[in-house]
Amino acid sequence: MKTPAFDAHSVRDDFPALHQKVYGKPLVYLDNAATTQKPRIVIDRLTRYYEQENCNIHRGVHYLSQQATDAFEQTRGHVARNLNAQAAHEIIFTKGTTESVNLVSHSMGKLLMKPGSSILVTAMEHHSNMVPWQQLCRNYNGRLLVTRLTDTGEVDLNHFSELLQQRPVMAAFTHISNALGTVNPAKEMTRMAHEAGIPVLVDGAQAVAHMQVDVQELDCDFYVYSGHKVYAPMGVGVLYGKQRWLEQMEPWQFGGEMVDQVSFAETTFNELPFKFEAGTPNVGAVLGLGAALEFLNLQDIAQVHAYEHRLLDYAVGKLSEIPGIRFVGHPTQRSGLVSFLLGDSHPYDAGTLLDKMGIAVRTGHHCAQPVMDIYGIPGTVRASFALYNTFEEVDMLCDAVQKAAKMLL
Ligand code: C6P
Repeated sequence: MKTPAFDAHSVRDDFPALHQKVYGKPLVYLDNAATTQKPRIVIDRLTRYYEQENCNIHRGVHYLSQQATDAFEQTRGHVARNLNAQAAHEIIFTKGTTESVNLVSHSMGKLLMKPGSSILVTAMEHHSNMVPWQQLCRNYNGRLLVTRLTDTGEVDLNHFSELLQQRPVMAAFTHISNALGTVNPAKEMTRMAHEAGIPVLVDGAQAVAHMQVDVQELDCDFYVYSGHKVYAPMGVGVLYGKQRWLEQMEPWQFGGEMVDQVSFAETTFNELPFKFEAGTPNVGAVLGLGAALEFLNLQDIAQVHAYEHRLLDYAVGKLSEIPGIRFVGHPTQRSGLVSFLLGDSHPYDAGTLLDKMGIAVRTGHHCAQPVMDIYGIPGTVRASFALYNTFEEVDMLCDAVQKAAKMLL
């Protein structure tokens, strides 16, 4: 039987926040790389948890505590299956991508860094996947090695290969750039790093909503993402780590839940994954992430991704017809977003005009200041898409950009 085509219009009905007006105009929400709106199933899951199931987990024999613990651990299994991790205990719940990277940089740093050691990143990293590594290098009088970008805004793989020869102790790079939309060849880069004996962290913050990630296929050692960028609540993130690393790494925060035996003389630590989850987690948000994965499971995900590609191609094609527009980044493999400027005007000016027309885009450096420095610009206007955006919305974006261009140029 032929699968019916993915219908963004009907999916929109599940997202209450999309059906509002701003300044009397229908909201066109194109800031999905910052955070996605939430489907009813996720909102309802949070409500149900707080109305009926609210309880701390792993701590009580009573009914509610067991219910909440079961639901929490089921979600861990769900996240593991979604990423094709080998085991559920390879999934650590964190606050978000930022906390996941900090955890890995702290604990892998303790394991691998020696005075003078270096870490390899790329020039397109979000601050969250750069500053933690930079600070780690500083602490060890080491060096942050930064892979150059090509003119099109892609990672220069020859330079990446050259820098690997300098034997960094880790490589960390983004799967998709939040500033340029570039999809990096994460599998190939991981293979290159592994050939040089170097473990890899992939920042999947912008990827998980737009592609089916398989950590075993990528073979990366760590993969991190934030729930709120995949239709889940804020306050929950994921760290996938290969068991052999997680076992060797020291905990990074200490407190309840992550311990086994505690006395004033000595403390022993809990097993995986709990040794990395100190204190009470954001149970509601984790259950919300489970609901978001359920929501995605209800879609034909291949169709969703194909639809998102068509939508993005349409947006890039139509925007390129607007006189005075300058794209920032021309990657061959692009996903989720497009960054641009209107002539030499400041991105905030265009962003403010678009806002008044009901179009929500992000303007600024997108927490990727080094990328902006490379291009010698203060920031960009960024339109980023989700499965509920429509071709009509792209038309509205383009009309609004055209009007803004007429006013600014
Ligand atoms: N980028 C954006 O508008 P947190 O804040 O921890 O959920 O995610 C951090 C992060 C890490 N890596 C990448 C590639 C990201 O895009 C982000 C978040 C948002 O582009 C907020 S700056």
